[in-house]
Amino acid sequence: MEQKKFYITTPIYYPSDKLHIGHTYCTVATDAMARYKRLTGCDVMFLTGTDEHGQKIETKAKEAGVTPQQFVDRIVEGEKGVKDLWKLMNISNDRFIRTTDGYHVKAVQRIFRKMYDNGDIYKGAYKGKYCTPCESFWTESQLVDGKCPDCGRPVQDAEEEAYFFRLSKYADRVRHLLEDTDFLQPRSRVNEMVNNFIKPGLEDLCVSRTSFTWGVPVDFDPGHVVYVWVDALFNYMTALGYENDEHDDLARYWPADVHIVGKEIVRFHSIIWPAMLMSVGEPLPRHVYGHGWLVFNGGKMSKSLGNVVDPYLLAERYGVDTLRFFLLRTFPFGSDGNFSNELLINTINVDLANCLGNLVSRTTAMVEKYFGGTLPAEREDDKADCELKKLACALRDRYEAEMEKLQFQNALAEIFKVLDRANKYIDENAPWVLAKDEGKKIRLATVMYNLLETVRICTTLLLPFMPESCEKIFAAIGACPCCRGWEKANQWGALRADATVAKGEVLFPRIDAEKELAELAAIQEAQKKAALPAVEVDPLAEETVDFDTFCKCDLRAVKVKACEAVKKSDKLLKFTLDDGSGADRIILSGIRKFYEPEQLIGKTVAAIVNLPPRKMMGQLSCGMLLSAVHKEKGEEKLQLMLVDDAIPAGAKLC
Ligand code: ME8
Repeated sequence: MEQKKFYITTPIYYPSDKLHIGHTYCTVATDAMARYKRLTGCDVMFLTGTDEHGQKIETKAKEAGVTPQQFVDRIVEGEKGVKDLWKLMNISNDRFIRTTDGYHVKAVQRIFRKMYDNGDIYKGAYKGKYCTPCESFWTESQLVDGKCPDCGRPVQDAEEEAYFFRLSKYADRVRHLLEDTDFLQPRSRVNEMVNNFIKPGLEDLCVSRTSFTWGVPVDFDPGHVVYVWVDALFNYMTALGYENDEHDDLARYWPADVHIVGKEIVRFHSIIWPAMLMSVGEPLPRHVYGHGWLVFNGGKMSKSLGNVVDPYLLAERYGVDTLRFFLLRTFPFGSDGNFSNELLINTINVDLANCLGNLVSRTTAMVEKYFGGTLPAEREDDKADCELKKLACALRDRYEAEMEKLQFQNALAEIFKVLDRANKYIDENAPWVLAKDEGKKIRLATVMYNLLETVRICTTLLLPFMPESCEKIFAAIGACPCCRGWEKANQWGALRADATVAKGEVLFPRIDAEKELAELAAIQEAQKKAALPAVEVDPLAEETVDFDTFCKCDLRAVKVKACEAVKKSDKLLKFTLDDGSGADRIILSGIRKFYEPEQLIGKTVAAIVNLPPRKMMGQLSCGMLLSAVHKEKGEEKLQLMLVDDAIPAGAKLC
């Protein structure tokens, strides 16, 4: 029989910053799935990589004073970079693609030309909004409160000559794919896509840019680079050899069985990606699975909020397998999960130390104590133990059903039900009482064997989650390689009757939660401080000002009626303000560098209104707007002091 193929992918990550626990979650989940499929006997191709083009990388490289290539090289290949992290986390990917790899770049050029030649890409002019951090184009109607619907950050106007992909042409076929097949999972994501994107009408997609250069050049139109998502999505095929000679596995593995992606990029994978594949006439992936986010105190992790959780710290402190296990045991894969240190420590103590670790160490310790480490081969006819055996033998099917749905949390819950039952079995059978009675030696050996067998079955099914720890457990219970496989995981009696145990190190030490949580919080606080940009503020004034003098300053809330740049000045903005008096007040302020004039219209700001009028660039300025100023990495930062819009113009500030 031909071996079943299984092709699985993670998203390819943006190397714009170090990866955090959220990225680790996605990759560990994909790795567990890949390992599970290998365990069941599939021929697996597991792909991950990095998505290295786009304006965000170009800007970051400029800020860092290096070329974009140097910038991405450092984050992908450098110390504690992407590849290092996957090595540390024991990720078993078969291939790693970088979108700056020469073969991929050339393939993307060919693909772009193919869609141009077949009429699905055409030249037009793009007018719209662009979110630089997300590298996403949006139409006005897609914005939420005028901001990027994905990340909530401000978007910029964008207008340029550009190529478009005829996404609209594929709207009906994509809708059918989403609504009438199981292409997109979990099912809840289908409504999101259809209601938010398909029903309002799919517009053609802008697929080239001219305002920056860090991308795959359109080879027949210099000056244009291919939109980063077109470049990125095709990685799933170029990594197998599509439109290139670097690899030769396309026929073997394409179409992919599942693309694992985070919920915010489901749109790209379930609408744009199938439409482009339809355009080039290639088979569609079988499934896209949109998992939830790991959030921190309910909010998305982000470097600027200083709440990113560092996987290196957790892996070094608790072990790689523990971290892998925690991520998949604690959070339901299809929904968001709220990360907390408390949950982590609790999972370690309850599941790993008290349940699994305890079961293995108690069992092996008793086999050593009562039998010198090797069980006698005789067994009792043990009908009394039927329940435990039945439970253990039925586990594989229940586990398989959950794994096939990518419900890692449920699959692990099934295993832990059996482990819990085994711990209870020890207490019910009280081996320490049996050991006192020479006539019960065979009963005692039977109880011990049943425990070892239960551990063997559970450990086999835990392999995709904790590969190294499972090897240690197999060694501890004396399970030779021939009794560890998938086909033995629903069979009782695979372990040798005269098994020899080897009680090793404590696998999962119990943690003093209170002490550990305090230490961990202190380390994370220090990391947060270190990650924030170095901020400089002016030293506090030494000279005092007497109260009466201070009170002479008339501080008011004023509303910006109009704001324009002062001609021939690169510094000044001219504000026309409502100060509550009924007459317009004009104030000139040297903040041109920090604001676009139209950004400020309608805002309520703070002003000193009784300074003597002053002429600047031939115009009279009556007062001064208050701002907060500081420096970040030596660069001057300024923000006007905004007052709540509910405060009326002219209100005194004191
Ligand atoms: O989106 N919890 O790259 P990326 C869970 N380059 N998952 C998270 C997460 C969190 N807190 N934060 C990020 C990209 N992720 C593109 C992909 S594929 C052709 C191109 C997940 O580095 C996120 O949801 O911004 C996404 O699936 C993945 O990390 C990569 O994010």
